[in-house]
Amino acid sequence: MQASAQAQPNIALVKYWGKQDLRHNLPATGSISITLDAPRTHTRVNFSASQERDQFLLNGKPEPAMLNRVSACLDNLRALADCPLRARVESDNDFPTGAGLASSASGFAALVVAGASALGLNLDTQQLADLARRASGSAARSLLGGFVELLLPAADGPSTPVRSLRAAHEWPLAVAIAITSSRTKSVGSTEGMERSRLTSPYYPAWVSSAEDDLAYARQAISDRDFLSLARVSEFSCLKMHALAMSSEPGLLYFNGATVECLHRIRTLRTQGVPVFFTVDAGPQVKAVCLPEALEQVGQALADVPGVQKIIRCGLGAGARLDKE
Ligand code: 2P0
Repeated sequence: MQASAQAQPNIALVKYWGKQDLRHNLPATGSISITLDAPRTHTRVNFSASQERDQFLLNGKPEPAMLNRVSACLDNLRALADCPLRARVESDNDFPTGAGLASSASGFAALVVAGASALGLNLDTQQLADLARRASGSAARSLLGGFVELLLPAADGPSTPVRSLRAAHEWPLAVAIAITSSRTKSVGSTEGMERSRLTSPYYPAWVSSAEDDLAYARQAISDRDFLSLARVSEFSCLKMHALAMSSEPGLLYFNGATVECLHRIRTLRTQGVPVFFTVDAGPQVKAVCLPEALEQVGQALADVPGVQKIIRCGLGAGARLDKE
């Protein structure tokens, strides 16, 4: 009863920040993301009668802080399979965890795919997305590749439908990720977005304006209109951070190098380079560009003081089982 799977992080262009239902982890808005082709999470799940309790190892070391969330996700899988066995979960990330690089997205996407297979469950994408979303909202999007939308639940449909807007090869954008710190973020996304919901005076406007951003981004992706996608992505990103900053106490995920990178990217765009930025709940900057601009964008960000490393990647596939 074992299986292994791999998944990559996704980066939201129209962001999710806030839940309509904390208990069921239901997002308050839809979101649109791109799934990357790297970096990668590999996860092995082994259910066995000799396992007295669930165990979770991240990069070879026990990770007690994440065990409850992993166990809760396994409980949902066990309930579907009517199986009481405990599991050993080994997950390896080839990138910094918990620093705004969507490690929970790739981690839980890989976990549900491997866990469902290990239990012999034959689940479709929507069922897997539901399980992933309950563990981590953004994880449902890493089940699919390319451009992905996580929609709001319909009264009679799956609780969080996920759909592909375009395959990666149909519009192969590139991404340069500027690592400006490898420290774990001080306030995680779950706590941060709940704080924003409860305290930011801007929260109702954030929720009510989301549908316009989603519609604009869908159209830009359908038209492969880079500048329109740049416009709505930077708007959604800065709005999310304005929301975070306007919470009480305020959440400031940027460091100095983050801000310098944003200016550098906007300067490049005014010079005609097809690139835009987005930033998640951490200080790393994701510069999304056309592939022919990747070298120039990567070099420009590497030259910003405080940038420690550049990760270059393209768009990739959704979570999948490893071939035996
Ligand atoms: C996103 N983020 O749309 C947004 C933008 C971070 C900033 O989804 O509470 O780890 O586990 O559902 O999925 C990160 O939040 O949060 C996230 P939970 P998750 O990508």
